[in-house]
Amino acid sequence: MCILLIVSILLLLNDNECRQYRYDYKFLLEVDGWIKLHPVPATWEEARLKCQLEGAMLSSPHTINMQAVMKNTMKNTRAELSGVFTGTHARFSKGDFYSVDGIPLTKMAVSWMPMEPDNEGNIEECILMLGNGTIADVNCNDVYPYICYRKRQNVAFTECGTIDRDYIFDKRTGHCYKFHTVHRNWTRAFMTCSAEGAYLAIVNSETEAEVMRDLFATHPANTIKYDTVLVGFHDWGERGTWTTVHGQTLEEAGYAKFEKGQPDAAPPGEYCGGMFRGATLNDVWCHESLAFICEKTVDSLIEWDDYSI
Ligand SMILES: *[C@@H]1O[C@H](CO)[C@@H](O)[C@H](O)[C@H]1NC(C)=O
Ligand SMILES: *[C@@H]1O[C@H](CO)[C@@H](O)[C@H](O)[C@H]1NC(C)=O
Ligand SMILES: [Ca+2]
Ligand SMILES: [Ca+2]
Ligand SMILES: [Ca+2]
Repeated sequence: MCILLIVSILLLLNDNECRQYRYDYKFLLEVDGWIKLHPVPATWEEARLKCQLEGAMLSSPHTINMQAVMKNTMKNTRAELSGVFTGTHARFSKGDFYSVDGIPLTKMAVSWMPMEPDNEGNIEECILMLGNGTIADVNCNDVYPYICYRKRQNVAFTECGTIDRDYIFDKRTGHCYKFHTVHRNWTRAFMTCSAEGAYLAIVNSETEAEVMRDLFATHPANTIKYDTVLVGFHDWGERGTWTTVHGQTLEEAGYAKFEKGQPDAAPPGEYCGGMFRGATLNDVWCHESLAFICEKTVDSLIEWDDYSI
């Protein structure tokens, strides 16, 4: 009897573990996966990317259960009035609507709002789902809230507290780092780190500068544009003063070593944080797409809490 009890507690615990993904995602049995509502309206492209960067997918009402969950998730939020972007779009071929995971709209049991679809102005290639579950075609460049979904699969957290194996723990600082070789501009890089539960790297010490040099050394010079990465400081609109993404001056953060001749405010002006291979800092153009480094504390995505038991 006692053994049986222990076994079933272990099973419960184990099941609980399977249901952990990130603290900002909620497990829902009905859709056998995790859901997150993004209440801040974004364009379809931004919404799709953000879900992907979070390890999820922009959700579509594939099934009756998913429709119900999406409706429920919107309930009592502003999204109930505005509707949410679904992952269903016809951006590759006009009128051919597919979810981001390739399911045709014709296989989804959804009904159109009255007078829809109308492809108004011949620019409506994304599908909006309203609070009452009906859908409409809308302009992908309009902004709406959206819902991300990740189907349940075994999640194995690394020592960095994420499923992303590209985050490497460094014992010198006790933090984890990911070197992104896909070049993005500073704001996109910021968003990418954020979606991964991290932040654009902030160098806080000479030791961490050494960690940066070692990270850089794993990527040959000719693969990284200008031999520069984006890091977590910005002028925040105050020309000539630099503040980290955690609100400190570089001196307060613990490292302010610019490359000789930098910052040089190269025309038309450089307002974003960069760093050379030798870990010396540089001011860079905010529009320029470059490699970047995200930094993460080890525990920021997991939270043992309230599901089952
Ligand atoms: C859903 O809401 C839309 C917009 O308010 C409305 O036009 C439509 O008739 C509603 N459909 C149902 C089935 O309630
Ligand atoms: C950064 O890239 C995004 C996506 O391509 C773009 O929308 C945004 O305007 C860019 N920002 C700057 C400052 O160039
Ligand atoms: Ca329409
Ligand atoms: Ca740091
Ligand atoms: Ca510069």
